[in-house]
Amino acid sequence: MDKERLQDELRIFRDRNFLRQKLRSSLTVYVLLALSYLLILILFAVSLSRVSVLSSQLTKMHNELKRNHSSNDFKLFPCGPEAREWEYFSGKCYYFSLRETSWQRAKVLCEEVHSRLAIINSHAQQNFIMYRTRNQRFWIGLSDENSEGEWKWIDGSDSTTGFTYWKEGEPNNSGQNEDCAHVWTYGEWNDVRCTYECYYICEKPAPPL
Ligand code: MFU
Ligand code: CA
Repeated sequence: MDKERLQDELRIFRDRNFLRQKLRSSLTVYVLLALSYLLILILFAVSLSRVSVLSSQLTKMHNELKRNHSSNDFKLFPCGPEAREWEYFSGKCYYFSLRETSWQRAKVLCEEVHSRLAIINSHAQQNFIMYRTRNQRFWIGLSDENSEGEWKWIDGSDSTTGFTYWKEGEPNNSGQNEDCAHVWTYGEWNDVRCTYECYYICEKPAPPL
């Protein structure tokens, strides 16, 4: 009789203990879950605030741009009132460098500002450039470095069929070493060694109005 009671009690005790342990382990799981939910919530809130800051900045920039486009400044400076070093002529923007460098380096420098060395294919454009260069030497996007005597514009187009403005007696490939062209006195073209250092002209399409 006594032994049976003792066994009963022992069983109850074991059961209780088991239950307590189970409860404790599930509690840990719940706490962990709650913590991760909290973490996710915090991350979400943080990213939401970041996004809202970004979007407000974007609208501000957009408004500023709209204002620029509608203002008179943009009519006066079609290449952008904030980029006055780019000069507008006939649908294009031109940059006349303030530094002298080789033809190759000039080519890279134009590309770095999303433009290319100037291609001249009309008398009007030649006039604009020669007025602007005032007898100083400026690289243009013309060379025969790939095949001697075959002068090509930087966009791959042939220069012999279209407009040309070579100085009398040029290109003369002096010293068999003149593969790049610049504008010289009176804006006339001359071939010179590509490592020669002079100013350069970059061109790019004007932004839409
Ligand atoms: C040489 C050449 C030039 C130019 C001039 C008329 O300089 O290097 O490219 O052809 O003659 C003295
Ligand atoms: Ca020459």
